[in-house]
Amino acid sequence: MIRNRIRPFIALIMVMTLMTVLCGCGLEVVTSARSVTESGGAVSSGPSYTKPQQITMMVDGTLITLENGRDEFEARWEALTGIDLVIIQPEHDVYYEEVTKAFESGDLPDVILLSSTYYTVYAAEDLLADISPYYDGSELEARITKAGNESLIDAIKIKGKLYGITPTRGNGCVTYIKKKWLDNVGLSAPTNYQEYMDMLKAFTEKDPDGNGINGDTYGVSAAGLINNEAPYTNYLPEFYQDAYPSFYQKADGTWTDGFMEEPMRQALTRLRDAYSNGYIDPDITENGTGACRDKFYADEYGVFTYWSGTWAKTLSNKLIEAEKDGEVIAIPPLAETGEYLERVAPVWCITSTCKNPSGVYKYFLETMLDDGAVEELWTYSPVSDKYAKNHIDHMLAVVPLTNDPGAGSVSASQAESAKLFNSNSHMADLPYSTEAFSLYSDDLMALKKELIRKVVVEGVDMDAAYGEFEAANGVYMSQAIVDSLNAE
Ligand SMILES: [Ca+2]
Repeated sequence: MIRNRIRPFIALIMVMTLMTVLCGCGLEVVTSARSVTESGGAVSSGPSYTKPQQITMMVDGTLITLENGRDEFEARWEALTGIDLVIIQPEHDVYYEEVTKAFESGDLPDVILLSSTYYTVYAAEDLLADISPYYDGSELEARITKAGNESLIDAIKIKGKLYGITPTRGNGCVTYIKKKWLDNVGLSAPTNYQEYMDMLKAFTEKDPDGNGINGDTYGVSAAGLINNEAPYTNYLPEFYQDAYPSFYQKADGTWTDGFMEEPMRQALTRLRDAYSNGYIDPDITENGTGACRDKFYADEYGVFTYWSGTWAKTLSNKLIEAEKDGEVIAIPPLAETGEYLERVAPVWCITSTCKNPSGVYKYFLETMLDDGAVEELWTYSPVSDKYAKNHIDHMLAVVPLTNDPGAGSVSASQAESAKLFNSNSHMADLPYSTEAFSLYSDDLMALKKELIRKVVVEGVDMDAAYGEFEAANGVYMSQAIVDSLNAE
């Protein structure tokens, strides 16, 4: 079985390599399963792969930006593949507004990077190409299986069909604490919620930063009281604990909206109490991730739940650059939190308007994880000699580079935080998109965020806030989505 799969591939690659050499760029190169068959393979029919002359892609700020060497990336990608690449890269913070506009206008790129929510919605609306026929039995599938990561691709199949590829695992956030701050207030790292509160209180009322002034710092900050995308609670897991503010599958397989359940009210109570005590950044609802990182480096606060792995070193280095103590420790989840959540990674998708989906699959998606020169280009900045990160985080790659030139750059703290996360986390559910889901999910999330802000920041009474939520059709929309998910 494996032999039958691999042999046609070797033949296919030889044909493709030969044709590329003979034709150069600018000419259409056609290979197909039939030509493989004629040259001795065992496959009689299958997708054909025409090399595109040009590929248009839309990507967020996780690809190296124009200021940081994107032109060099583009030139090298084009040289390696012989295809003209057109890059559309909106500002990172408005990326999904631009994505929404593109899908509304119908003027779509060939390939696009989508977070899990957008991925499920657009797949359900038939706006993405089903790549299952190209992926099944492909060389890429073989590489991913060899790396033991096929479950990560299975996790993004929707009713058995695949609408994209995630080049990395989703990863998630762990809680980092400034070691010096703990020392200065005479505490050790918290293991349960009470100890966590004691720490936040000390960080807020004492002098953890050692500048001689009590009470000019606070405990914790985050990019909002709730994250914009699944798994939503990942920046404040100590407060949310067993509460999940969106749709999830219960043990019996039925879907429910955790926002309407009792644990959510308890989480809101914890957040409100901590906020009113001044333990939480007063401007938390205004923060982007950049703002919270800057405040962390400026020693405004001491506890930051952020991405595991690579970021452990970056946070530490930035603190040192800002002339602060650079030691940050990643803690296991509190007893009440149980586990950190792994998110579903953003997915590279081919749009339904792409004229040549099989060719784009072969030459764009498959080369991104070629365990070779193209993957290395997606992994490291082409203009840095220090293996600065590009789009793919080498510690999270679904096809790890066999000869990873940046392997030696992993620090002990990075390896430790990655290990800590991987052994203390589970994957968040990826809800199917239904008609009700795509109709209501944005409005419903906006109402949920408003309720959270009112209860936590303004101190509005919980029942009154839920009453307003109901009056604005929040309960109706939530139930309509739950019903539609359970009807699938
Ligand atoms: Ca102080």
